[in-house]
Amino acid sequence: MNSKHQYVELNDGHFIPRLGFGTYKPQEVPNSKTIEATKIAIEAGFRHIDCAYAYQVEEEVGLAIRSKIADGTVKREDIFYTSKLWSTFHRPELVQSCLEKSLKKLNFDYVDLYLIHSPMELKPGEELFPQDEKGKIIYDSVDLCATWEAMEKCKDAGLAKSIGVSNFNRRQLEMILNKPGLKYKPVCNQVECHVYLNQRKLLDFCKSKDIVLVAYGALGTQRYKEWVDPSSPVLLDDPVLGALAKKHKRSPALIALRYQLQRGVIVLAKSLNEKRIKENIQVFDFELTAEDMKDLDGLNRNFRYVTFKLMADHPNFPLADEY
Ligand code: NAP
Ligand code: WDW
Repeated sequence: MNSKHQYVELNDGHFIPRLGFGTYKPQEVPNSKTIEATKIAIEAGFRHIDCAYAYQVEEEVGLAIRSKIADGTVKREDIFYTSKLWSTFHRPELVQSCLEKSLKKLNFDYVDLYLIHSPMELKPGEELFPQDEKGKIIYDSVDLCATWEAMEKCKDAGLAKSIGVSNFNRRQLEMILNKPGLKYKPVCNQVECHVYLNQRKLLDFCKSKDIVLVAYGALGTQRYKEWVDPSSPVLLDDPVLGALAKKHKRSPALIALRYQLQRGVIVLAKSLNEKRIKENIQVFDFELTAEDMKDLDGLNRNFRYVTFKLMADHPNFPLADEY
């Protein structure tokens, strides 16, 4: 095994690579880009790939992974693949069907990690975002603990090696952890996390429960027009990241990724660009000092790029609590 592939043990005994490749992209970018980029990522040394039913690129990601298996670069067991239960499938009787749809698109017989994508369940049906005549997103009402029990069944059926959550706040995590008869704890909580929103409190809570925090938007997000305010600050233009990049002869992106690894966070990095994909794997080749880490901690301003403001009135809106 190569030194690039650093792993963390999850609370169920499986191992997750500390750096993951992000695969979300806006609709207007052609899906063929995802096939090419995912192959390049595996060639460059990425072994953890983060995707989701809702990203609508699981066919392409599956094709890329299977092609890298076919040419002998990796074996299936060398790849850590994450998918996510979409919000319109929270009813317990629908949970396994969403995972089976993903597996069929991927042509896999299991995923390594299956996450509840968000605590905000939506009305079941064909649409990813069901809307009423006024364009308002239609919610559903499902007990998160009932959804969790259906996730546990997916693990027992061998369709997911590990199960976890995403976009949950502390109270929502505690609801699962305190569920009577809990069979499996979530192994992770995947949330927005970067130097402007370092999630110190949520991270400490997760660490105390042996749950790993997985960071998305660690490079400042793709600033997707549907989700992110265009006037928000550009993370990679931050002068402190710039100064540390100069000091270590690396890029601001690598400083932002390395920061997460050194504080025990699993970090995702999305890129569709060959040069930047290959650059991001260099995160294992250098080290920040304690003082560098302190300077980076000082950048926190509790600034969120993805605010889910269209769903702020959802009963399970996670961002109403402090953390
Ligand atoms: P990100 O990882 O924060 O990356 C943002 C942008 O940084 C990319 O568009 C990329 O553009 C650029 N970039 C990458 N490497 C770079 C480098 N070395 N130098 C300069 N720029 C660089 O983006 P994200 O997609 O928002 O988040 C990562 C992943 O997290 C997603 O793809 C998805 O898998 C996951 N995610 C999950 C949720 C959830 O609700 N659970 C929400 C958001 C995201 P180029 O492609 O042009 O390089
Ligand atoms: C909850 C959580 C929708 C969409 C979404 C709801 C969600 C995502 C940026 C990257 C998601 C924002 C990809 C959209 C209701 N998460 N993406 O993963």
